[in-house]
Amino acid sequence: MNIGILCYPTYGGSGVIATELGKALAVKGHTIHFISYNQPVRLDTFNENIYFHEVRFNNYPLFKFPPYETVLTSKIVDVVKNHNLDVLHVHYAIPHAAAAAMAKNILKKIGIEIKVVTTLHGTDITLVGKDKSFEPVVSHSLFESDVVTAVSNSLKNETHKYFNYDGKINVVPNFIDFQRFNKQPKDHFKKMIAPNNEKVIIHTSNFRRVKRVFDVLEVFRKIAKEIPAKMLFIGDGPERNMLEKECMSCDLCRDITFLGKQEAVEEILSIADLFIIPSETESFGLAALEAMACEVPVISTNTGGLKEVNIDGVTGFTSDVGDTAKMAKDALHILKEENLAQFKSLAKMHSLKYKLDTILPIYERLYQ
Ligand code: GMT
Repeated sequence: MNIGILCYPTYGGSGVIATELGKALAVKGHTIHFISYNQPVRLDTFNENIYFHEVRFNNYPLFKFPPYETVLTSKIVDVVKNHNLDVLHVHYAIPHAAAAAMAKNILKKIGIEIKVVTTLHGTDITLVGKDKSFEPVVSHSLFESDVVTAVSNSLKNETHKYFNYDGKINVVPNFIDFQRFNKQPKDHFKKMIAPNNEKVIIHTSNFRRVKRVFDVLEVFRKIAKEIPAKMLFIGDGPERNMLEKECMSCDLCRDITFLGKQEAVEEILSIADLFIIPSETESFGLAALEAMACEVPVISTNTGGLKEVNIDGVTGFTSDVGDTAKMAKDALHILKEENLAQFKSLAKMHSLKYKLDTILPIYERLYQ
């Protein structure tokens, strides 16, 4: 099939899922046309079945806000027309689903039919999308889509609750490429980070408010009071500076390292004993799944799709948002020598439910 994929190009989970999906579909012989304002970061390999179409526009002094949706729509029309696309797979509703709906109508008027699959990822519904100023457009775009998918049951329910959309939503969970996400022997690196065999705890995120990174620090403080431990923060975003300052002024400064944005997250996860993700809301929590694939148990909140990914008492523990006391108590339980190996192996086992090879055919069937 000729498939167009609209996505954000950045490190965010939706861009990663969209790009990995496109790459895997290309390997299976489909022709993939990525449409985005930059080359997606994970689009790092050459494949003769993959094309990238950059959305560009010339700014004009009158435009206080660049009309991205308009140029995006024109680009979609152009790509569908010139490359005979069969289906457009749109990741993240705002503004991609709206642009796809408009393009579909334009194309219909010139006798070209294009089917639209919209995948909801999370904040397009739970944070940004809930904003009243987006609601009518998001609801309309969902009705205009031929297929709507959501990455968890929780996100499906939230969509029905907050949007004026009563159509079908297929739950298609996110997936992992296990060729990449696997525990790797990284003894040298482990020795560097934890020279005295301290427990290694990791948090990766985009450091936005919703991630509650200060709760991570609070949990780590409580853990480090009881056992020798090291904390690694991976990623970057709005709250990183403030958190770094707070870490510098606390007595644990030497035990906390900020690694910034990292490409080979799986290598760092391979030396970890525990992953903390205390988000306010999380439609899925791809970062937690990536950790589990590398045999790292998870301490998470029980919001959104997190409890579908992190099974309470099995792959880790879940807590109410902000309950750092329980999170620390659970973390210490996992980190006990007599418990750790079992949590690690159960985390890995559960993550295997989310194999790329299992999820890919589901999307292919939906395209058909
Ligand atoms: O909001 C973000 O954190 C970014 C967003 C994205 O577009 O990548 O993440 C959402 O989609 C991911 C991929 O499906 C999910 O794993 C994340 O849980 C979800 N983020 C939130 O719901 C906060």
